[in-house]
Amino acid sequence: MAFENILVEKTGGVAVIRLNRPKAMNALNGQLMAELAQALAELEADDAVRCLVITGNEKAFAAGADIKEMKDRSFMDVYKTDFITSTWEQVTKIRKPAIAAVSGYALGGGCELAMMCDFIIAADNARFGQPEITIGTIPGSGGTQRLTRFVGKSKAMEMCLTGRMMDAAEAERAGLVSRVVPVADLMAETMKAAEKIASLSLPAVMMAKEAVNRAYETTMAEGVRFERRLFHATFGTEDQKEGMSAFAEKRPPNFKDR
Ligand code: DAK
Repeated sequence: MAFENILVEKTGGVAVIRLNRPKAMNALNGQLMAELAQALAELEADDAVRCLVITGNEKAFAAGADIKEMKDRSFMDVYKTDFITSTWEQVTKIRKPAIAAVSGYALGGGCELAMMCDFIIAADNARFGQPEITIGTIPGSGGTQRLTRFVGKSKAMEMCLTGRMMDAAEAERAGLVSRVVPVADLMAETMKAAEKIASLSLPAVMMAKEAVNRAYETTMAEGVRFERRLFHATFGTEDQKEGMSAFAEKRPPNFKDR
């Protein structure tokens, strides 16, 4: 599939997906989301890729679902076709790590897409929001659920009920983003994190991701039991033997993803 709305670039073990509808503030239309889902599936299957980055441009990560595309759809249109659900959920299904590098607006579906990634690194000009209420609807891709888990009820309610945007500093204070960097350094800092992850044992990275994600799906006791099983499982890998031997022998590890 030739992509028209995204750019995909692979550097070492890192694949960068850039949302690329700059004239429309990277509004997420059906074609873009289908391309994103296709790219994610291909990169997930590509053994050379060990970490993904999703980003936009300096002005916008994405200003939400494409309002002009969806404005005239009826209930029956969106219900019967399960409007964009299948493609949106692809981001949450990938097992490799995915970082959102957010500069500028991350609104509506854009904020939801960033939250579906494993963590968010924000530029100091980033602005997050769920403004759907201001156009007569509500978040449709997990915004009311994920935002509430990240920032708590009060801030999530205020943002979903008024459409107020959060700037990068507030997003960091509230725990929505892992850290804030100067806009000029966003990609370099994100690539550093992605390259670090790509240098590690992929099965261990995938297990860590699975275990953290389980925290959102279950009780503490079940989550800790799940973590313990995966922790024990790492002792069945060659990479755990290599990582710990390398530490004891004061040399860098040579992970083989086995
Ligand atoms: N859709 C379509 N076009 C958009 C857009 C959007 N979300 N956001 C911006 N654009 C377009 C503008 O219409 C304008 O196009 P032209 O007039 O040049 O043709 C161009 O991008 C530049 O935008 P502005 O001229 O407005 O630029 P400003 O700097 O003045 O303002 C802004 C930037 C981001 C503050 C503003 O554009 C804005 O408020 N945009 C709308 C933000 C918004 O309301 N977003 C939420 C959309 S609703 C679902 C999953 C997800 C969703 C729904 C269902 N399922 C899985 C079922 C999500 C829904 C949403 O995201």
